[in-house]
Amino acid sequence: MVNRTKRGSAGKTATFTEELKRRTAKASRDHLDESLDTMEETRFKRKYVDLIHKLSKELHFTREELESLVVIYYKLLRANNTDRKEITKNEVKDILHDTFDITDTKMAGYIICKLDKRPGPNFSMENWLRSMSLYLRGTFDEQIKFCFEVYDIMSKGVLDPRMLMHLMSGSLLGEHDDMEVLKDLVECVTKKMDLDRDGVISLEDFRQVIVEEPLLLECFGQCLPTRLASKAFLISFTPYIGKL
Ligand SMILES: [Ca+2]
Repeated sequence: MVNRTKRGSAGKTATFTEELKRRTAKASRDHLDESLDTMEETRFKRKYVDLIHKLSKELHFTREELESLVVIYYKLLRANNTDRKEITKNEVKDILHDTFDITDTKMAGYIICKLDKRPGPNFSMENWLRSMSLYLRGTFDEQIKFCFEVYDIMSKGVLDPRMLMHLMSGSLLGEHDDMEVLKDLVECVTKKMDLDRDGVISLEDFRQVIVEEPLLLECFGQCLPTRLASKAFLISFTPYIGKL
């Protein structure tokens, strides 16, 4: 386990953790008294006691793991600005890229909009914890629902061929998409996934197809971290290595 953290995605997580340490060390130097950080960290955790209690019953984390994720959020918050109350969507987008191997910036934008649906640039603590639960320990059904939600860019409740054209352009065929090829591809996918033949792909259509063929889960673009990346991030804070 330890050796794995030196390679690939795990290495990126190590880099991320080191960067966090570097930034928090700088923040504590700025405060002169390093113990102040620990006190602030404890105060910060206390602030979220009720939220942690509520989410420990709902999400796939123990209270201890949620506390660790609260501290990671705190360190991100402190890394850039001591006064602000929330981290930003752009910072989470960087984490998607650097830590979770989601390198398609177009998809990362759609993902962020669904992980924190509030307008504005901020990303809340609650959404951070919910996102990590989905990304690190999400069930297959949660993953199916999330991918569908991300692909449903306009929140219409269904995926139509026009939307699929938009999703698949650029990511599958490169920058110079051949529109005819793309159109054929979308027709082919719609034919396969539109089980009740109403011209659009509903969540139920999507779910039935994915249960049959799990490899199609992210067929319209990557929405979830690679398995290796999510395990590597989990290892960085959970005491329950055996439950990975
Ligand atoms: Ca349908």
